[in-house]
Amino acid sequence: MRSRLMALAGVSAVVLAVGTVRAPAVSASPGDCRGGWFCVWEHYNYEGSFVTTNQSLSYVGNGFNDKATSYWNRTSWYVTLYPDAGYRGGCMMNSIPPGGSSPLLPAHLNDKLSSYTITPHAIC
Ligand SMILES: [Ca+2]
Repeated sequence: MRSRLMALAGVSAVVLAVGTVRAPAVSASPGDCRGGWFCVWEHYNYEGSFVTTNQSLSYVGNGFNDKATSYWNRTSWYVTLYPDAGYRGGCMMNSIPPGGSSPLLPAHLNDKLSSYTITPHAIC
């Protein structure tokens, strides 16, 4: 019984690690974006508060909604940005390939992001 509980605890820890969301920090820089994670910043040139996850995020949170201005995809998957929560509102742009980054989203996409998916293949 004890070993089974320990095993269950181990599974929970793994799930929590995969689902970890760090957001938003008061300030950040590209150096704060961990390898294997997707990072998006409030301001131009990877500055200001940021949100980072290693899996899809159905809502960036009230404090970060419609604020994203720069991004860096350090995952090995594709990241697709959406203007509405729950991956709605249509693709904002082509899916971001692994390693893709931008210090400044185009004006019509700036301060619009509400959710994003991280998937093995490009969605858009
Ligand atoms: Ca912004």
